[in-house]
Amino acid sequence: MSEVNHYVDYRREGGIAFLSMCHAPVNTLSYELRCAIDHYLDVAEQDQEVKALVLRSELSAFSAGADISEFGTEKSFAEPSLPALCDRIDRFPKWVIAEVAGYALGGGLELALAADKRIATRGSKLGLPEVNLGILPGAGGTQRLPRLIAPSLAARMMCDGKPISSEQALDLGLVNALLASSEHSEAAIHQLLKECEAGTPDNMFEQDYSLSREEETALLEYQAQQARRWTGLKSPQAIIEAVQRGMKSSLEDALALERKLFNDCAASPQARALQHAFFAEKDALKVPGINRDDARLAIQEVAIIGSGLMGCGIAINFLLAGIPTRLLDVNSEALEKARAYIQKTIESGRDKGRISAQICEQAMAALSTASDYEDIANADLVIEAVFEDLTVKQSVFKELNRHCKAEAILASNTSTLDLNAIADVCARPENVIGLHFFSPANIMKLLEVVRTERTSEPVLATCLKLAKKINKVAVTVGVCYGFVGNRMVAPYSREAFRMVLEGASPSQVDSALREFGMAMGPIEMADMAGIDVGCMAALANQHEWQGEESYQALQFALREQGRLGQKTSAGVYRYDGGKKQEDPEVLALAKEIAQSQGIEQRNISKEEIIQRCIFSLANEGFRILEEGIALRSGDIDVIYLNGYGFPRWRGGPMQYADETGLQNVLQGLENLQKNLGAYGERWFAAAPLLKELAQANRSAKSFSNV
Ligand code: 3H9
Repeated sequence: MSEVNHYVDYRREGGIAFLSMCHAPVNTLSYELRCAIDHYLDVAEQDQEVKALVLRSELSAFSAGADISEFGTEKSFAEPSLPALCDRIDRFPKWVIAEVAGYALGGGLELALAADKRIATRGSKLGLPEVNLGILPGAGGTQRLPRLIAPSLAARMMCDGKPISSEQALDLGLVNALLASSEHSEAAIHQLLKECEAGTPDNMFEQDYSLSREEETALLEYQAQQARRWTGLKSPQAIIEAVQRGMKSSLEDALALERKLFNDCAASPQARALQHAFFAEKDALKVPGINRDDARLAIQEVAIIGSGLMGCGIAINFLLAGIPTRLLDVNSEALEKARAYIQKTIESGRDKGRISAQICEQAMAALSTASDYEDIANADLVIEAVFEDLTVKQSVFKELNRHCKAEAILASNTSTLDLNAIADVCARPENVIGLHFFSPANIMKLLEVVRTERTSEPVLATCLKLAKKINKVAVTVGVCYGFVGNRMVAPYSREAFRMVLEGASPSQVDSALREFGMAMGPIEMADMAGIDVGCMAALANQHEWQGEESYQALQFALREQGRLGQKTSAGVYRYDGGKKQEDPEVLALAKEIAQSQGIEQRNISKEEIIQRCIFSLANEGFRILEEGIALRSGDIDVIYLNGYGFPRWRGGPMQYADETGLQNVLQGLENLQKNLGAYGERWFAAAPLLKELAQANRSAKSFSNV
């Protein structure tokens, strides 16, 4: 007997019913799939011949859990709800075995946890990643997992949100048997059922559990260790509470507690922000007219021009992905240094257990160097990472045009320059694209993919596909000064430096923004990037930024004194023995500049610091959106989350503006414009798009250039 509906394939073989989920692509437990499972549970329950039921998947994933796009909609609560379905499986009067192959995440794993036994194929991934969405496992996971494995380990798994392998799951006791592949499942199922035959199906509702003193201590110690990392975060704390209190109650009461904690988290701005970030990253890959699967160009060999830190960092990405990469530099000594640096970095990854010895060896074997453009004639992709100067870059592109094969993609890593002007020097501008990596390029996840007016669709599609291969989060942007990320950072950093002239100390500015959640404050970031680099960028963008103008004056004065930031052990801060310290000399210098420019110094509140910096950031974001440089507000958020240390739990600057309310952001900007004199008048004019959306009571998210 076999029955198929859209979502489930059901068949009975002898006494065993097989219920296979087939809701492509990843069996999200949508309302429709839940109904289908529930229906076939009825069928299996009523069929006297059925002694046991196997829950499995027809697809390469077991299940990616609850359908996140249903959250907040009626469907999400509609019966059979996911918690009710899991409870039903737990109480099911016949044996239930979950056969996991591929991903079993969130609600997907919770279904499996409610079964009597679990088997998993090698290479499967099991996890409860709800914490990454600002919620906690809400279909029994916070209670069934700690009843199955050590509660402190269960809590760690849920608070980390990272899936574990099926091999680890076996060691922990989370699965009962491991299969070489799903083809071998029949024998394992029969073996498990044989072991079960003596008893009756397990029902966690009817069993007693407790939390031992050792486990409770381990749980609380873990919570204390993570206190700093979890500052401001709601869901990890809720998970600990759910485990600690839940394990001291009946499953019935524990599930009620889980529900309450889940609802609290789900209604929080953090949950909205994290779920926004999840979908924004997926959407960023969707560029109208571009199908990544149509990427026609195979990238089998990459060349990088320039062997500085950036060039090396970029090369490491390709080497680790197993793509032969050639580093070109006219200076052979620099090439030797670069090779040694790359080797050290890759080997350190191996020593820290991040990559295997085999990958390390393959990566080093894939590296080669060259000092002549003729040696890169066969490269499919060339990325230029030389000094940030238009003339220098144009001369490199002229060489590339001369030596590279016709179909090669010619990419620039420029962070600010006009890519159209770079493409102009090539006879094949349709092959030119920007691939803007962020430093350190082997670590930072972000890749701004800059499309010129003439970049061809296959070139863009190929780069987007490649980004996934080298494990980057790619966002397609248009050409303008600084593209999206660096263009927005300019007003953000302008406010930070201006407030130092107005009387805030650098550490006050940095701490306020760190407290807001930024990974780093804007002033310490400027010291890290180099004060000279900031001045150079300001000069390059002359039409907006004039070196002598108020807020920039401090940076130029520091540069004059040779205080270039961390690299000279002094910038805005002093770095005696590597330790960052506020420097009274810089405070005095700021005061002097303020006096000479007629800026009155005063106390500046934390709220003002955050508002001026973050509202300026978002305001520039609205301009970028309006100009069509970014396709959607979510793309801007993805850039800030992955390249600029914006707190993920705030969802990005545009999501923050939406959450604050665009009318409030507009009002805030108007107040600043009014209250900060001529300076405010000049810099706090709201972007027309922000005004328009706020007045129409719309969100940034509701606007799209797609
Ligand atoms: C939960 O379970 C709550 C419960 O505890 C309690 C409830 C009461 N929902 O990533 P991909 C889409 S919370 C909706 O490109 P991959 C995704 O957007 C859930 N959609 O594939 C994409 O759509 P599109 C906890 C989802 O192979 C398409 O599926 N679970 C969901 O690179 C393909 O995805 C998670 O947090 C979802 N749950 O990676 C797991 N999952 O094509 C989240 C995927 O339109 N998911 N989509 O862009 C993942 O981590 C990855 O998708 C996965 C596959 C690793 C599974």
